[in-house]
Amino acid sequence: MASPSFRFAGNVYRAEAVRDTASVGKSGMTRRALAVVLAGLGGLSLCAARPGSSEASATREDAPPSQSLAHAASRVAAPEPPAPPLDTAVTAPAQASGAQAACPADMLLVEGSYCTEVRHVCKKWLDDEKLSYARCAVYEPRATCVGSRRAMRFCVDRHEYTAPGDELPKNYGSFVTATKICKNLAKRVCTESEWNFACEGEEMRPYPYGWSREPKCNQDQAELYDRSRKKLALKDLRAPASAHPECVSPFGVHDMVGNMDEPVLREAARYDYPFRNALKGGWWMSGRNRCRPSTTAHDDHYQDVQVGVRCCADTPGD
Ligand SMILES: [Ca+2]
Repeated sequence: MASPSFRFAGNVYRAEAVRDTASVGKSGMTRRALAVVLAGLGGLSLCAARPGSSEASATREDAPPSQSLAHAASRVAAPEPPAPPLDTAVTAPAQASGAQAACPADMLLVEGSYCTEVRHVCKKWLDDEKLSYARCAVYEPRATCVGSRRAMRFCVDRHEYTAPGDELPKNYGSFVTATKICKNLAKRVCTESEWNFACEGEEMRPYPYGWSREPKCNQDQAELYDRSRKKLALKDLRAPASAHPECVSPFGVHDMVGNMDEPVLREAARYDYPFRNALKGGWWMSGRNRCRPSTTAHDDHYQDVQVGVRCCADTPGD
């Protein structure tokens, strides 16, 4: 797979590259940085083959290429921390009988037929449609399953994770911290397929709330940066779980797009430490904010102000 192309040089994305570079220095390395180093060593590439739709194959949503790869590459030689164990079969405790009650009170049952690869037709683009992170204003109100279907049944958190006593969802999460938090709650991180299905439903909606981009979620924020500080830094524009009641999926799951970016496990990359994760849904910037796209450029330790946590769990008996 070729590396994504980023010809757009608008203010937002150019500035985002600064954040991306900073994040490499403090919390991990990007797939791009590692690929550069490996290419120099032997022409290798870490750009993992990713099954899925063309949407899912467009890997970068919110993190354009770093413009300081030399700095990033210098960190690659450092020893990697050991791969944290993955919990892949954690069963949620049932509360009562009945379909929805198969999941704890803070989770929702997601059950139905999932399509592995979906095709959407955009009728009106907001950006150059050739860009991998282009936003679509209006889709044809139907989707085509061009992959295979499989039955799914699992529990997913109704909201992004908010720590007890806090008003805002957790930030500075990562795939690694999400794994730990979910495990401590007797849950686990969602797989990308689970996350997709919980977001789009059996209709295979591009947006959790429908077929047209609407201002229902915490997204498309214009003033992203705190310019009062010497070092350019993202503002913390998190919203509480109750702030966008219409930002809801067909299964009733809130804020799947926008607000916090959400780490999930890419099933096909399960053993590809430290690149097992994808970030889903985008956050409060002008990203794609759809169900299928993923950001896969960051390693499992990447954490920043816009990364949160959401957990899944198996239903009892599954
Ligand atoms: Ca979210």
